[in-house]
Amino acid sequence: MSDCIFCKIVAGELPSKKVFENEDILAFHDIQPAAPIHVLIIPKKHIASLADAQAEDWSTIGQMQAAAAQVARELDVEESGYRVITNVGANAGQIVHHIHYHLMGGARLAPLGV
Ligand code: IU
Repeated sequence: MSDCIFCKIVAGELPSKKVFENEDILAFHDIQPAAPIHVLIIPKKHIASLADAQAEDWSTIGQMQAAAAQVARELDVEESGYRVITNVGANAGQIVHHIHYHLMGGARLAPLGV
């Protein structure tokens, strides 16, 4: 999508601090980290959110989870624990409408809630 920030990052038109990349997936440090480790894992294909995923997207979304586990291991938060979440829609706080997992760790995280 031409006006999508994350598609521009995938295309190399905007910079990012990459931590993982393969044919389908990219992971990079969040520009406004909410935890000592805060990485975004995205598909290279534009999918707006989990709610917009089609049948053919589930293997890519599975790859995002596998990438999250690998990045957590490589950034050394596997043992201390980490959180992987995706926001869907305005009430959940989704700002960028290109599906992404937030991987957060490196500190004790606040409980989820309103
Ligand atoms: P959200 O789930 O859509 O609210 O998360 C979007 C995240 O993308 C948020 O944590 C931003 O700090 C982050 N981000 C980024 O890393 N680089 C960018 O250019 C933009 C947002 I725009």
